[in-house]
Amino acid sequence: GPLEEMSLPLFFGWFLLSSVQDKVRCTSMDFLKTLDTLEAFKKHLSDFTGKAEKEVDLEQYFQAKGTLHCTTKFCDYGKAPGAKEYAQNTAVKEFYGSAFELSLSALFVTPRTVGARVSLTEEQLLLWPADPEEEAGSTSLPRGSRAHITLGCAEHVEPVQTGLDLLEILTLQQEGQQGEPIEEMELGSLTYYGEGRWLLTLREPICTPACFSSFYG
Ligand code: 2AM
Repeated sequence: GPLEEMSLPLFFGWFLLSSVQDKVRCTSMDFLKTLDTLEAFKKHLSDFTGKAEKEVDLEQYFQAKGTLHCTTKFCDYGKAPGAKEYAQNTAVKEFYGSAFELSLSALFVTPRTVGARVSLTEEQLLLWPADPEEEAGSTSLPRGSRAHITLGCAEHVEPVQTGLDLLEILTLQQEGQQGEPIEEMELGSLTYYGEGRWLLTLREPICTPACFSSFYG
């Protein structure tokens, strides 16, 4: 019945502590601000605007919503496949409410989303769902490749898109596409993968404390 369905959350995930949320948001804003001014970015501006030579303010282009988190399992209150099994998983029950340290290894921007790639440890992978659909049909990327934090979405874009955008970039890399190296920035190296896909591989990963929990909404 409906009550049973409500007993499962909208999603499980790691929730960043509020003090580091601001730091991560600032880092992402700084990156967008810098990206905006690069000649290489301006050259490919039509990826974002659909027209050549129109201005775009990336900080306005993306809207940020809610607490920063890295979704492990989208349960949709029990309606998503595998939701119940995930909630009953030993590791999920054992680590519920525990603190973790997440490592953010890259930032990425597409015309749809901006996000941070999260590189999971072996222990953190215990909390990653087993269902094959989570890698969204992509070939043979390692488990947990989709792990990310949504930092912002363009208008009318749902956050679920961020993970798909990340998988798209990782699939290109895996297929041997090196992308176009653009430049060394203060934060790391910037690469362009075509069709408005930008990846900033961080020189120093950002380590951030996060609590494994769930969101009911
Ligand atoms: P996100 O993890 O990319 O940010 C609530 O909607 C949260 O669950 C969001 O954080 C969202 O995306 C994630 N989410 C929504 N639908 C999803 C799906 N089908 N698969 C995985 N995550 C999803």
